[in-house]
Amino acid sequence: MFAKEDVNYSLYLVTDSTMLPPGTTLCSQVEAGLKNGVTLVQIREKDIETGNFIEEALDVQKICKKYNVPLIINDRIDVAMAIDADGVHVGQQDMPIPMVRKLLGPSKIIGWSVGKPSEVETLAKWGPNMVDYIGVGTLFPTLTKKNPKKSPMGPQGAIAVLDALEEYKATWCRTVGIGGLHPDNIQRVICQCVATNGKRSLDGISLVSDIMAAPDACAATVRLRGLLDRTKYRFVDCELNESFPTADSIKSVISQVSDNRPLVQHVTNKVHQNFGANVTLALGSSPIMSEIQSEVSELARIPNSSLLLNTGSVAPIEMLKAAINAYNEVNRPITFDPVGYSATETRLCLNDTLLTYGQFACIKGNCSEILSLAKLNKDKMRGVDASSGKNDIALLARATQIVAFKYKTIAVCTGEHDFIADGTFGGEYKLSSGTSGVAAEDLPCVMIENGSIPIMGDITASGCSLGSTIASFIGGLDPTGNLFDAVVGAVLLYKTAGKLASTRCQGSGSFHVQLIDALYQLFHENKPEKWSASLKKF
Ligand code: 3NM
Ligand code: MG
Repeated sequence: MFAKEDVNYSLYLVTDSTMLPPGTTLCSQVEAGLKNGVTLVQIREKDIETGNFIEEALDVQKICKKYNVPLIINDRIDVAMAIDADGVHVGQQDMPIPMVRKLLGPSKIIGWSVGKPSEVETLAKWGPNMVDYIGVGTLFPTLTKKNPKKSPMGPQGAIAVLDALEEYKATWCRTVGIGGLHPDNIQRVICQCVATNGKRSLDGISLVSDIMAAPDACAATVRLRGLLDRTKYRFVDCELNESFPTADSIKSVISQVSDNRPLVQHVTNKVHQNFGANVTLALGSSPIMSEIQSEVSELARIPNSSLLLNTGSVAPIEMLKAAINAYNEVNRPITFDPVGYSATETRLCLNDTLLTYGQFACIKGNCSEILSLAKLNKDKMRGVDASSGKNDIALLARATQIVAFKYKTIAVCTGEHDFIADGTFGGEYKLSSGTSGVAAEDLPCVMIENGSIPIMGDITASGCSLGSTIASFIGGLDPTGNLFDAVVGAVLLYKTAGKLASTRCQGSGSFHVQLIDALYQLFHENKPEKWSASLKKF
């Protein structure tokens, strides 16, 4: 018998006897898992006679006892009772939780599949004696669930569930993420899925195919266990430690970019392509405007490669997904510019989908894009006095910090003032304890002031080309260079160049040309101590 509070949810294996590779059995796969770090087992059989289910459950129970790991039965409360299993797991359409609890008694573990905050409200109302843990999903597309009733929620959906657990004070309820979890996304999921108050993260991950369908289930489990225990997610080949940028640190970023000549792959809108390529060249970097799916892996592997993904007009979704995967796989940085995020339902859906595919080094948007990404929508904004610039500044800084926190990225919000917040936490992640109480509003955040440059709005692609500048700076970093310094340096340079160009131009046509000249000049001079744009710790 297990004390419920001692159950380790970190690596939760759910069985499926329909996907066993040749030469393995259900029991051999489960034992391979248990031997190598599985901490909880659920038998899930959707299509089996009761007698066979009991027989199988008894076999698995023997192995679980040997490794001192609890056994949970999916859906079949009768089977769980018959074999005296340690608990059951039920879905939203299965037997109501209060009835399950009545049948099983207080000491058994009860798990519930949860996909949205309203379900959390329900379990919170029931109190601590009903649901012990929830399976939060479906996180990513999966072929394992034969009749999926839910569409994938992505890490942001899981964050909404964790936020609801905090909001309704369901402190007793443990959580595991489920659905399409594999080695390529597990660190990102644990790292990103933290309640916005920083007080809790997922207690574990639950999966089926990555172990059950593995030809070598031992090796598969060892790999998973390693990712769970590593606690450091190095998703870019540079330093993520917090630092406050200085003229010297930015000077150093520029020399690195200048020495390393990063290759900046642009997947961007048509209006931006030519100007973005020229901006990139002005910064001593090489642009490539490729949207060819079959070459993304090769491009990502070129030293100092960097990807700018701008969704103003879009390449085929499979190409975008392949590009994100390719750069993430080799720890090369991706800058994401969600153009017109939430302006239409289509753009909202497209950008949200892309955001679920990978880990971004930087997410850059204008005020309305960042406010929408932070879910500080218009209803919430109505309470803010628009005429008071001070209040706006506080709101924008807050939105930037929320985006940085939720996506564990460096978030940039552009406008008359620019805000940059670092939510990378040095790439560190932990199960259960979130970010140890460090919340979104505690993140390092800087504001860049340079007065407004209205003529910026009179040329095309000026915002998009800040994306090119950021992508170039972070791509050009040495492995010892600092990501936050690079992003802040890029914004400072761009704003200074904009101001300088606006004083030299005669209209929007020559502004275009002057902006490239100014970027070229400031980059090659490399004297950040003289730049007009200034930095304030927020
Ligand atoms: N429940 P795999 S997703 C059993 O969303 C199950 O509640 C889900 O399988 C839910 O790890 C899922 O192979 C299948 O993707 C997970
Ligand atoms: Mg069920």
